[in-house]
Amino acid sequence: MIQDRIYNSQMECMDPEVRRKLQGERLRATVALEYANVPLYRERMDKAGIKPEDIHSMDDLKYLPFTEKTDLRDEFPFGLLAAPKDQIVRIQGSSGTTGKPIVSGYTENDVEVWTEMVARSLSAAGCTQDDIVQVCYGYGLFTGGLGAHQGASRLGAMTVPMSSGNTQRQIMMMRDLGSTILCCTPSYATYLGETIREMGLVPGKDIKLKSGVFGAEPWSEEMRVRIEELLGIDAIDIYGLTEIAGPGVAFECIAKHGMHVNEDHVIAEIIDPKTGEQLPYGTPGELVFTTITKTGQPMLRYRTHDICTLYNDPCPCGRTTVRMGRITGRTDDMLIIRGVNVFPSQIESVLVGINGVAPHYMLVVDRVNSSDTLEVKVELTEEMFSSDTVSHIEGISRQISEQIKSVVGIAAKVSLVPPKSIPRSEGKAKRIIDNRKI
Ligand code: DLL
Repeated sequence: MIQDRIYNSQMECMDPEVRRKLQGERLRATVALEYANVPLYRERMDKAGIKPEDIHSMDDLKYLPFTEKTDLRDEFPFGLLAAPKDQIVRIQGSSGTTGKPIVSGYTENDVEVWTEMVARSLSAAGCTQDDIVQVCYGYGLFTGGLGAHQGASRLGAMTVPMSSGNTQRQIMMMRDLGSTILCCTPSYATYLGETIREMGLVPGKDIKLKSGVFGAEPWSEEMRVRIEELLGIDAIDIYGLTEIAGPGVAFECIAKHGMHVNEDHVIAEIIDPKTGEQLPYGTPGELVFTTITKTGQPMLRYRTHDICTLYNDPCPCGRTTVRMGRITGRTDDMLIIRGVNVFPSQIESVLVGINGVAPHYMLVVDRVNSSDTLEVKVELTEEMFSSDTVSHIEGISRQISEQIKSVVGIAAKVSLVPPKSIPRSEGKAKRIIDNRKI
């Protein structure tokens, strides 16, 4: 079994009452910073009749306005910065609801806060300077690669920046270097495990992994058991999102009993997604985060649209932070396909710009060989369907594929279907069939 090492016991094991006071102080400072520097927050607070002086403690959090992903889109790229642009040292991003990514600007302080959060997460998965950490999250705007990299480097581990893809090469490096900790999405971990087995390699002998830190997409206890068996490791969950920091916002310890929220840096709330009211610990609802130490693009009450439950009962590891259970769903229609956030509206925006197809489509998501697949079924117009120019139709298909790849960032199989063959709905159109069992 791996050894859980608490990286920052002063913060992670703090008396919850003392921490709540600290959170209140940090919240006050963040609200003042937002009000002074971000017009959107100032307008919203003025409209709600709240001044920064009205926020005294954590009890006042509920009076603050929410932030939505659409706010990041509308204020793209720099409208939500609370710091001067010359203080921003990093931009990270993820997909928004349209073709444009949503981005977040990080000051040096914010990179430091994030690094600390990931270091805590990897430390809980047993990482020390003796480890070799293979990072197969994508490096780039996506926070997975650089996030895991910074945390592993902070712990002094030998960090291997493989980025995603090229499975044979991943396995070769894993074997030759003797990687001990794997960082990737849980679906890719399964695929790596299956491929390792198919190649006849034996975990424990040819493969030296002891733990894996997996996140960026929903997974289940069944999947954990499968990954642990395939790779002979402890599989640890890690959660995060670009808007708040990246991976490390919350992480599991070896008790595998919910993810500890890094509460000295972020405040987690669960709200009723319909009324916006705060819900007590133990009740499922929508997860909302407020950052309290960021200075570049801090967020007040950011609605993640992730559904989960928060728990505050004691954890055997000694950390005193609240824990979040697995993400059980979303309140919006965002899909996570191979770790990439995909909104049906992005696909729609591609389809409306293409001649010869009607705006009737269906997204079919499946999992084949532990990897997600996306098929986009779209109806041809009557004119296109009756003109038997096969090459023209193939051209349309290719054009759609290419644009989906460039807008959404993933490959999709495009199937052009006859007019009126996609079922019409009388109410809200059903555009997604998700056959994955996670
Ligand atoms: O996925 C950051 C990340 C990278 C987390 C690597 C963990 C590991 P985004 O691309 O902004 O950031 O996507 C954030 O992914 O709102 C959840 O819906 C989902 N998600 C992230 N981690 C988990 C997890 C990164 N452990 C969105 N379980 C979030 C379930 C997760 N869903």
